[in-house]
Amino acid sequence: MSLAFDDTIAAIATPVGEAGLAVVRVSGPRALAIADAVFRGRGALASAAGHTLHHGWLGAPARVDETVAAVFRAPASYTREDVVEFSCHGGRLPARRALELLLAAGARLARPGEFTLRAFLSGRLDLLQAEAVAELIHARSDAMHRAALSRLAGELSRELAARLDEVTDMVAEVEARVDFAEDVGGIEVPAAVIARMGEVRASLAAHLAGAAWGRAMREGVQVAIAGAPNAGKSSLFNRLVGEDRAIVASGPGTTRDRVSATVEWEGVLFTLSDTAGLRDSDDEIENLGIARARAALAASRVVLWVVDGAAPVFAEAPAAAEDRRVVVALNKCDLAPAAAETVARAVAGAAAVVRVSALGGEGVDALVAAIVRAAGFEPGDVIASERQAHDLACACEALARAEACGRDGAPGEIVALELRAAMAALEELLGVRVGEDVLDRIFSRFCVGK
Ligand SMILES: Nc1nc2c(ncn2[C@@H]2O[C@H](COP(=O)(O)OP(=O)(O)OP(=O)(O)O)[C@@H](O)[C@H]2O)c(=O)[nH]1
Ligand SMILES: [Mg+2]
Repeated sequence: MSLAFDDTIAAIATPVGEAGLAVVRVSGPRALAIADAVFRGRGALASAAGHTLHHGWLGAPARVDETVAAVFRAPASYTREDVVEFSCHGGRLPARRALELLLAAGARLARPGEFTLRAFLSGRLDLLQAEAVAELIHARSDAMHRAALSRLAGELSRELAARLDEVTDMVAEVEARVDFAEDVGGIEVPAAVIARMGEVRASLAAHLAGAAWGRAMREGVQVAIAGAPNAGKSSLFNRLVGEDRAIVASGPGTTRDRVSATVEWEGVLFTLSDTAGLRDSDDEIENLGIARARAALAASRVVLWVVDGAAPVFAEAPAAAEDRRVVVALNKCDLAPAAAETVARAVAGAAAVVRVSALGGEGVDALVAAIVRAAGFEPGDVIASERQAHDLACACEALARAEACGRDGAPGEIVALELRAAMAALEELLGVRVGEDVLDRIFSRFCVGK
């Protein structure tokens, strides 16, 4: 990807297909001249003020569409360059023809994300905000939407920039001591500076804790529905997704294939998987299903362990682990109450035990609430991309090394080196200093026209 932007780019910014409107964008030093070459209105766009709208026609002599042109003048535009946005009629052809005209008039077809890349390179957005643009476009749940907006507004950026300033100050302080060792009295790093490293590291680490959540939110929190055969797993799955997706039958061993569906609860996506009942079986196909069930269990953040409360089978629930919680559904509560022993067995290690009836629907709301709680989402969490998590982790590790070296009385040069590594990681995170390959990876995820 070339980082020079002396050329003028154009692209269709809206999805292909029939719609009310389609928007074609042009940005760059020749945006107004190129737009004028294809636009016939009451006056030239090149003489129009910024933030003005102009009715006219695209194409001459053959018209391709009636349009409204929005003029944005540098630097008051998305890219900080001159920008013209043509609102065309929706549909496959008007916008495509308009784009062809613009390309013929000298614009270059924009690459994915190139408008936002220009916004980043011109300093209008930092890298976290640029990534938030893509996240906003791809957001599939309320929680992702809110998190992307908060990052676009620059809340995380401001905080991380403040941390970067602190690290930069520490580098200056430590290096000054090294440079003027005699004047300042030794090259050991003062305890106060080492303590500050710990504070900065802790605040960065707090964001890192939200990174696992970010992953879960982007991909949907995996919930495996598992338990003994005939416990009512498929019935409960159907009840939770509100649709008859999985086959229910009175005999054990009904489900073999893993059946998945995604639901949104409290603004978070959950991917539920109904799985084969766990038991020793001689049936080859059932055993393949059981293997899939075990794989689903291992890969899930939450396990919904279904127990037939009326006819308990003493299958051991999977152990809860730090990154995996078990919610027990004591099903068939419309029948005889569960034996105390079943409850006791089911409870060990579980985040919650909820009595439900997949058949009648009793307790299902409480079960959903328990699953959401077990997933452990805290609305205040800042959700990071994999790239952000990586850079944050690098910064934390470098700070931890700097701290350790400082405590061990290592020479100031060594401590400064580690602090500089932390600085570099934070600079990459914010895009203050970032390689072309990183930018390439980030912006190739964008749509053309964004
Ligand atoms: N009374 C009552 N019956 C239920 C309830 N939930 C499920 N059943 C019945 O229990 C039987 C087994 O239900 P399934 O949902 O197929 O159970 P499963 O756990 O998916 O079974 P496998 O796929 O064979 O492991 C069916 O006859 C259901 O109608 C419930 O809450 N109350
Ligand atoms: Mg089933």
